[in-house]
Amino acid sequence: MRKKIVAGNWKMNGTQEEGQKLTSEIVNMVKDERVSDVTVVLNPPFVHASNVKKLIGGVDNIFLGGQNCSDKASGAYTGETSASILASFGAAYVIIGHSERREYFAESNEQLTEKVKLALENGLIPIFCCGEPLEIREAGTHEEYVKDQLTESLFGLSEADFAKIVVAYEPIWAIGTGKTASSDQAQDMHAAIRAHLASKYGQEIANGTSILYGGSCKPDNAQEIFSKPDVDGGLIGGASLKSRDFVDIIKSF
Ligand code: 3PY
Repeated sequence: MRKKIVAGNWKMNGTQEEGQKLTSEIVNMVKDERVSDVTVVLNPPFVHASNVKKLIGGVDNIFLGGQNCSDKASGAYTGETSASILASFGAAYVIIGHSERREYFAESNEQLTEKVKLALENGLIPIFCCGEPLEIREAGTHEEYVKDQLTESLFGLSEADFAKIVVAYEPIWAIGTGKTASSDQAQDMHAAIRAHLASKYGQEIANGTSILYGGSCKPDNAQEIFSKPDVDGGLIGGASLKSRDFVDIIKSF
């Protein structure tokens, strides 16, 4: 059985107080409402790591994640955070290749390969993002585009390493735009991704890979999207900053 995962990507939001309040509220709701069958990952800005880790302390199904890690192991890279530093703060997951990183920080597929390798070497589970811009969707070549992203960054991994990866499909035209892919569009792409993974790693590994949907996922559309057979959860942006909305999404399976 594949893991159901809902990961909150806080992006560059939240003061220390806001981050603590948000985390405490999520932890309390998950405990009080007995949500135990979904893996929840909180991906705050790096400086919140210790606070978040402490607050999620006793809850088995809530984990700390990073929003990014460096493609270098350590050294003179001002402003960067390595996979090993993240792991030392108790992170279990790290988002790699979010479209905002690819676009604003010009991250290439080759750099993402290095990040994935370093994450795995340090015991972190990469949540690897892929997704097409609007012009590619309109040209009808979105499946090829996303398959190429996966092939170029991930297909050098061994079977054992690939089996640890979580994939997040985030159509760029649905990020921060209020537009969401329809549940059928999400399902079609997730099925295409799974078939592509199977072509390289075999059906068993592909069937075991959690593929999350991201892009304006909210409480009022999560249930329909999560009901699709190849959608195993969500990578949530704006709605992860509101505890009630985020927990309602977690409860949408
Ligand atoms: C969004 O839903 O806006 C995201 O980018 C999640 O990562």
